[in-house]
Amino acid sequence: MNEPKKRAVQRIRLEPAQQLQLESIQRRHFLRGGLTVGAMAMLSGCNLQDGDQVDKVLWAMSRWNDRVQAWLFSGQKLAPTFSKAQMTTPFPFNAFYGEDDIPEVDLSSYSLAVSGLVRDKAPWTLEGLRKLPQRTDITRLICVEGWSAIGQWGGVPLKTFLEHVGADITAKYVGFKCADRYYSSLDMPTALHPQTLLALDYGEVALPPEYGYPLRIRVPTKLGFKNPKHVVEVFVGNNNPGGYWEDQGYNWFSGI
Ligand SMILES: Nc1nc2c(c(=O)[nH]1)N[C@H]1C(S)=C(S)[C@@H](COP(=O)(O)O)O[C@H]1N2
Ligand SMILES: [Mo]
Repeated sequence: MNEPKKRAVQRIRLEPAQQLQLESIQRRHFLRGGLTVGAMAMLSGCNLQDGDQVDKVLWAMSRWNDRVQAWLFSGQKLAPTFSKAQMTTPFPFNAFYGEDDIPEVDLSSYSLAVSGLVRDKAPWTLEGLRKLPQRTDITRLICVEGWSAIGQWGGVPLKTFLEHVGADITAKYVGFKCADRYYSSLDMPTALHPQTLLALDYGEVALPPEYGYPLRIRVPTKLGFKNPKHVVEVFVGNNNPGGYWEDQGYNWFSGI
């Protein structure tokens, strides 16, 4: 009798979005060997039949990976810096919309709001920010879409700013809201990294609209999408605020 052998691992059909997410999780170096759906079922103790459950497991794994990476990241390792001659000109523009839709921020009414676990929640003007100590670095911005470019950003180290507003630096996250629908967030060690800037300048001049006028976060230890432009609010807290791309399946940590 040819009894069909009972297969140890059942084939599971994933939704296309789940398949993509699984592939992106596998691509991360902690799972470089690849992880079969069967192995995942064993690790997670669920049969992965039900879409909601699959999503939960994938997200839990992604969050776990973030925690391991955050633990490995010293918080002080410097990103490489470059010379003026190595700068990319013109510097590329990128956003989830085209150049025609760059938000127009009115400087006369602009202020940077501060909220969450901070002592002083008064909003900041650009002049106020310019009076704080400044720093300039020529670094590489790397976009997940497959390009990178070297540019010069100047502004206030985010650490200096957080100290000035009396932020609780034992909190886990710093989040950012933008004048477009964009948002993002950083772990506290990255927020306190010496090269993480509230950037006011690109090259020798005030940030032009396409690069995030009047203020962007420049984080050379993170991928491009964790460098929000047109920032209107900074907040400190213990709940992960996610981000525009992060919440669509891009790895939240995305850094070195
Ligand atoms: N407000 C806002 N910030 C944003 C984005 C966006 O769409 N809106 N795109 C991000 C992405 S994906 C990249 S690669 C960089 C691009 O920065 P650049 O235009 O200065 O090259 O901005 C990031 N910050
Ligand atoms: Mo990007």
